[in-house]
Amino acid sequence: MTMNETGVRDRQATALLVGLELPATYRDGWSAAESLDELARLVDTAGAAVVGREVQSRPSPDVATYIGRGKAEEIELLRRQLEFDFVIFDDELTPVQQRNLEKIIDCQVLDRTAVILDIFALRARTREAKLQVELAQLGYRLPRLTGKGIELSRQAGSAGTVFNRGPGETKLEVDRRRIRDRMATLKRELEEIKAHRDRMRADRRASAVPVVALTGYTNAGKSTLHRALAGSDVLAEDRLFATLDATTRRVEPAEGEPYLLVDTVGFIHNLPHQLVAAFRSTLEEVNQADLLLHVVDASHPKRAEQMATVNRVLEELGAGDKPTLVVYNKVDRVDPAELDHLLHRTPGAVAVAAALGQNLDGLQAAIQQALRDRREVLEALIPYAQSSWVAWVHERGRVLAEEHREEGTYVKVELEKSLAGRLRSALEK
Ligand SMILES: Nc1nc2c(ncn2[C@@H]2O[C@H](COP(=O)(O)OP(=O)(O)OP(=O)(O)O)[C@@H](O)[C@H]2O)c(=O)[nH]1
Ligand SMILES: [Mg+2]
Repeated sequence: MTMNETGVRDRQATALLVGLELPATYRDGWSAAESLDELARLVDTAGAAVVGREVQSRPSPDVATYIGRGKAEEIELLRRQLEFDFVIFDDELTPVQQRNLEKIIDCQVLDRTAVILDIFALRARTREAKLQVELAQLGYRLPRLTGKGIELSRQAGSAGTVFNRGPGETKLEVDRRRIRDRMATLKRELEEIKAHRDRMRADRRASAVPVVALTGYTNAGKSTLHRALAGSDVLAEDRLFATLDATTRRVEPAEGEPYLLVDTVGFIHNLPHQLVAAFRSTLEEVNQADLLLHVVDASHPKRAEQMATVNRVLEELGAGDKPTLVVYNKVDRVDPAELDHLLHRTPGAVAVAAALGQNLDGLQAAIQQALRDRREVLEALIPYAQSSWVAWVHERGRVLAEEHREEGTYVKVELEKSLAGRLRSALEK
């Protein structure tokens, strides 16, 4: 993270993590401690050392200070002993909460969203990812500009600046206007990139090669599986958000039809909405796919909650009812009896160990089956007056039989179900 910008600090930045233990209804299945475990990994990924954790129980978050004034004062006392650089809250703080907390606790107060944005900024490689992250960062910062100020000179395009607040007063109004202008520019540039992507996607569609997208919680093993199936060299790492860009490779399985396999960005619970919005066009890859592989780290204690999170984000993206194959990964770390139980509960799921190349054949077979299931065999008589559909059928489907009859061309064709529907209604007219 930018905390360790060379020359600025000679030691690793340190952070205290703070979470709230709320009644179950607030907490989509995660306890405060479990969620803090995840935050600790995020903070570690961002490059800071965690020096402690504090959990406060409350019936609901405090509007003014999130954890309550008393607890905030306790943390300030703790800071005087431990001298950490940051206090990081395991939730998105409102701008007011953040300001109030910084008045009580004499160090930088950050939240989970800021950490995730920071990691995204560090990880972004392509131009599109960089623009998307910057847009999300500015959207996060805009309502949080205070008299304390953020150094704008470091902002434009520089990586990982959420943690990096400059000293001194800045002219707030000027800053706000500059941020808004910059956001407008970013949106325009992203629109251009999106138009280009859409054109590429349209070409891909026309080629009729099905698209299979890897989706799932961060660190589930999507990239490892991409490497194993497609022989790609995408980065796979024991880190959160190793992947930010969609990478597509063609897979030619030993049996069955070739397909395009897309590796995508992972999800996490409480994924900042600015990021979902900013990454919409990258996430569109998932929306445009013919089949989703929902990769699950079967060895993770919170796998059920992780699956629920992924399903929620997919719904938000409008991909909730896509044909989906659940892939339980890392089964080398799962007790066989437990795995049996898991597979029993999720009919159609496939168990693999991507890193060990275990059961990839089984997965390939399941992918082929799922791809076939999207298709149907249709018999149609295409009148000569509508003969352009004969060429269409050859282009989009697999023609199994064809015969020129008196009334028109008879075809027996295997087609994607939606395309079969289009042909049927065209011929009915
Ligand atoms: N034990 C075990 N580890 C695995 C397996 N598959 C992947 N891993 C490890 O899990 C970690 C995460 O793998 P990635 O492939 O980077 O995960 P990802 O889903 O692409 O993660 P993000 O890109 O961060 O969303 C890496 O350290 C992998 O080596 C597996 O089958 N067994
Ligand atoms: Mg990845």
